[in-house]
Amino acid sequence: RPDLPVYTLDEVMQHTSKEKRIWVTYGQGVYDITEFVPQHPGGSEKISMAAGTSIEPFWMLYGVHKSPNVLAILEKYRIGNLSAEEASEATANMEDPYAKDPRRHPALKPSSTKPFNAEPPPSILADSFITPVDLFYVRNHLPVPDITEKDYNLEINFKGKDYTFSLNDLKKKFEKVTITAAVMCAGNRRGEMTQIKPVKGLNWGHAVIGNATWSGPRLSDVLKYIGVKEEDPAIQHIQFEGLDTDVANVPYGASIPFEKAIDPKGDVILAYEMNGEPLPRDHGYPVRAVVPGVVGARNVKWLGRIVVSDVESDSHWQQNDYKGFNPSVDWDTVDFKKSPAIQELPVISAICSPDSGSVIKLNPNNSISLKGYAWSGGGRKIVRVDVTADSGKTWYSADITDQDTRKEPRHWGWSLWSIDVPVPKGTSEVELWAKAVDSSYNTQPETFANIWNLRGVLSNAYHRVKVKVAA
Ligand code: MTE
Ligand code: MO
Repeated sequence: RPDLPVYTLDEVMQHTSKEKRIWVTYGQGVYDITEFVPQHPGGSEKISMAAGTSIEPFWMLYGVHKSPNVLAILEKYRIGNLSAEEASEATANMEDPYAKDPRRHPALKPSSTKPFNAEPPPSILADSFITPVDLFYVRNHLPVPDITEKDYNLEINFKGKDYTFSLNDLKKKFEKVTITAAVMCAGNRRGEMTQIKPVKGLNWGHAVIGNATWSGPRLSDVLKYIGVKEEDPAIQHIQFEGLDTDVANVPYGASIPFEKAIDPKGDVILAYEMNGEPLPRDHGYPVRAVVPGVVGARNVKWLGRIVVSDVESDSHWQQNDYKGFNPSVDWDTVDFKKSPAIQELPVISAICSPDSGSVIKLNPNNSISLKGYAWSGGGRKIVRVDVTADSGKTWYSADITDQDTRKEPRHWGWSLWSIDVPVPKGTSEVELWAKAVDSSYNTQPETFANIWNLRGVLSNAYHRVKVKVAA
């Protein structure tokens, strides 16, 4: 179709919504399928997953499309061409390592699709103490590995020997323990820190956290079963390796201090269930490490191997990422060896509703209804959430509406809170602030300026939401 204009893959990528039109590519063709989406026999959600990209990987997954019939329908929506070069780049997707990634709930908002990284809308997040599995944020560094239960084994290396456990072994040989724990990415709320100065990392909002129940054996029970002794001075770290690997076959990896791993009260779980169901693929099927109170990055999914060691994991993500730095350290001066790997996270909170920029009708008593979450690492419980609508002249304490019953320092779950905050009369625009206080009386810093760091991690300053008041 040489009569049609030539588009680039970058231009195609911009067209991912009804408003911006939904474009896809197939071979050298560019198609505007906006009108077709609602008629798609497989549902509009599924076809929308191809928005802005090649539909080939999807057609490979759903073989039914490979018919002259379907091609003829598609051809009706043709609006242009890719250059020959870009078309072959797009068809390089045919061997797309992400082609076998699971389907995701359309409410998840991706910050990247390959690898898949996405967070739910914040207002949904604060509606449920236990985050539904399909709406739990996803943070993948690599394609989701395709694992079958019968081929799955967990290998544990201890003093030069390998021990192997099937999923059934993990279920049958050990007590099944269930804990409620929030998992949060070190980059949660990074987008706000970016407003101070750009950082390197996914542009996350404030929903990169979720709260779930996790079930499986205690890591400490499994380690003791193979003869690991709590007092062994040669053991310092427990390393985890995922079954997800990069092009060089290097797995995702991380480690945690031995102290946390071997202490039954550390509650580290080799989870095979999330919210009472088998782990979903995106969250680590069939087994993941859940290290409560510790940064998401150490909660290794698709757990394939554990190494009982005297040293930390040599993984990129343990050594050269997920560390904090002084705000003046930049990419020319950074020395990753100088900072410890993040483990326990600091206290954080966020206002999940209302959204920034919304127009609010005041309650009859001149207040605005707010809700959100608060959480702290290390098993510290949230003891207070403070909210102000007048830049700190008057602070109100929110009601903690949902909280786990576990006591600190084993309080792993998040807290949900809500409050009706009085708003000064006659205001047309209000900035709402929230900060939480944990059971060690740690609280959040006021601004991002002095906690800025080049990776945009530990982004826990007061959460501020600006809204307009309806006349
Ligand atoms: N484990 C493996 N094997 N591969 C990964 O990419 N990402 C980590 C961690 N475990 C990751 C992993 C990071 S950075 C986070 S924040 C959490 O998983 C995210 O867990 P979730 O996707 O279940 O929410
Ligand atoms: Mo993360």
